[in-house]
Amino acid sequence: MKIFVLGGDGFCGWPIALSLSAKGFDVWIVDDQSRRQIDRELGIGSLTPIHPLEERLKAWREIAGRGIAWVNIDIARNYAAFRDLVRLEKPDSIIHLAEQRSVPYSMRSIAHRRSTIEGNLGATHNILAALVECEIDSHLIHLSSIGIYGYETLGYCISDGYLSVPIKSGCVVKERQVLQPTNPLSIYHLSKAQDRLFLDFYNKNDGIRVTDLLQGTVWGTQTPETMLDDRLINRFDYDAVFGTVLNRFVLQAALGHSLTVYGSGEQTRAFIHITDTVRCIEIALANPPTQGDRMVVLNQVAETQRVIDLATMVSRSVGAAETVFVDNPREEPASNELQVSNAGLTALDFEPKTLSGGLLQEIREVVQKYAFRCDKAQLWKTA
Ligand code: USQ
Repeated sequence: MKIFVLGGDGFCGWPIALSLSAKGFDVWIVDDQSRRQIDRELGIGSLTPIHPLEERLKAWREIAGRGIAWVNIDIARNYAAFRDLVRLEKPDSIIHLAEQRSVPYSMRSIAHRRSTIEGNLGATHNILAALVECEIDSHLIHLSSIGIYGYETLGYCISDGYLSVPIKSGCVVKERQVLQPTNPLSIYHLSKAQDRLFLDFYNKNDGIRVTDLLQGTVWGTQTPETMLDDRLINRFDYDAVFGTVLNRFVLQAALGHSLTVYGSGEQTRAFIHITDTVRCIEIALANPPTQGDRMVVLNQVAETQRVIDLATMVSRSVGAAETVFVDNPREEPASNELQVSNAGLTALDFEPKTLSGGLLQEIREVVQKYAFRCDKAQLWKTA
């Protein structure tokens, strides 16, 4: 079975590509290296040393005895090259992670807003158009964000994708299944909310088989395959633009730095460990919709936590780091409650790993090993 991993050089894409290759799939990475370019643009970098993609792939060939192909295409801006690749290789499934994924990056300037929209929406639409033009019945798995629903307290649990809504017309009440309403608070989340309209349209209009996975904030670094060799190590971002909150807190604590809690810390977010990201994508792959099915939407989250509780947890397990409440650089509600159901994935055998499960140890080890590479100025910066 041939699988394209679009964005396969990134934080989620790389471990997914390795895991699928280890399981015997014919994996093709399509990646234009734009994430590495953003590091250069912002003067930031992964705590872990990320080897050039050619070296990563060579290491994997040596270790696994099996290759992963790599094609360098900017999918959003080079439609013809991507379409021709699809036509030639006829992938059975496409995992689409070829999008700019940082909330703060998308809000830095008008230029960053525009590049996020052009890149993310351009890529998603070109993939869908290529499948139609080439008349190829691939299963498209798209990685989205649970943040498309916004962060106001809803007062109900967010189910997987659809809502049954009673609509009153005169004295008659009709039930209608609708996609959950979105309420994006950043250009990044707006792009993911718009992606969903594209996916829904192409599913209904052109019969494209689609799974949209709404993921929470990812923590952790390593997966069984990325641990096999230093050259395969995954990214560990800790700067204020790409570093996610828990990884930042663990590194801050390990280096005796105060934990930078934004605002009140009463923001509640959904979380998932990187190994669960890989597991959920594989579950989606193994459970494709059949032709004619409506778009499948699944919440890819393990648990919800308040930011302040994460800070307390990290202080306890890594060391008694002080917590500082800094002015929140984000446009987000100061406090919210969030309930998210992961019933769709757990029904398909997803067993979520939670923060209480000891996985913080994995991050601590990575942090201790590579702390000497840390650019400490990035720890207290907030944007
Ligand atoms: N935060 C702090 N201190 C920090 C960094 C962050 O208090 O030093 C807070 C933020 O204000 C926010 C929360 O932690 O309330 C999460 O921020 P984050 O930077 O860890 O994650 P976020 O910006 O929400 O985005 C990440 C990924 C994105 C993914 C999203 C899922 O970068 O790609 O879609 O998580 S979700 O959070 O569900 O929208």
